[in-house]
Amino acid sequence: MQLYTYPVTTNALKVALLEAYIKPFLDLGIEQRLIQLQKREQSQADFLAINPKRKIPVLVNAARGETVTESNAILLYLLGLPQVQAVPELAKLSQGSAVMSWLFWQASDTGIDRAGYHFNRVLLPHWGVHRAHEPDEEQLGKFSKSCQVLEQALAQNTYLCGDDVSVADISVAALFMFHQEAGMPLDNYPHLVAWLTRLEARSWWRLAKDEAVDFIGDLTHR
Ligand SMILES: N[C@@H](CCC(=O)N[C@@H](CS)C(=O)NCC(=O)O)C(=O)O
Repeated sequence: MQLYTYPVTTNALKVALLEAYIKPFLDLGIEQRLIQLQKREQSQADFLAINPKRKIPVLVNAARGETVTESNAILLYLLGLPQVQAVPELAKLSQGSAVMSWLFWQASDTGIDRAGYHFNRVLLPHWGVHRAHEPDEEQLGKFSKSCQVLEQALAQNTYLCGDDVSVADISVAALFMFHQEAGMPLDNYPHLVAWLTRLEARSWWRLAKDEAVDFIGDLTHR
């Protein structure tokens, strides 16, 4: 399988986190194909032939003649593979009705990403673009509403869907992976921060983050 990606964007980080989670159990043989967003490679004809939506991530499983776009669909596709379903520790990541609800919430909720912390304070500086960034009042209001939804859920549960990590945590928490570096204002959300701290302690989270940080480091030299 080939994963077309740019490893430090929030949607790409979701897939990187799941790959890191799966890695100790299975080698899925995913080859990374870098799409250089800062060079607009997502708009070139060869990539458009794979994804006319001009977006990464995209997963191509040539053996099955399948191309999957949309990050949350890629997460579910990987978890649905027979070899993944055969491992109980992996199969349980997508079990339960609440998982779907959170994945759809994540895909339709724009509050966290659109506030622009990750894009402006993590990604752009590594493209050599340094600009002061403060979300406007509307963006900040939406960011707060999204965080409140998570805070309320995480006051009741250790993870979004209960006592165990699920793919919903992977999808939603990817947006916060660089919350400290980006200075996201999370002081009013102690349960949300405690959840992130729990995730940050997991080996698969650290692996995915280290890879993203390495990539950012590399990028500064290009
Ligand atoms: N709904 C899509 C969004 C994908 C998306 O916005 N990808 C961004 C990077 S995170 C991208 O490729 N941007 C390039 C562009 O818009 O030109 C998903 O969940 O995968």
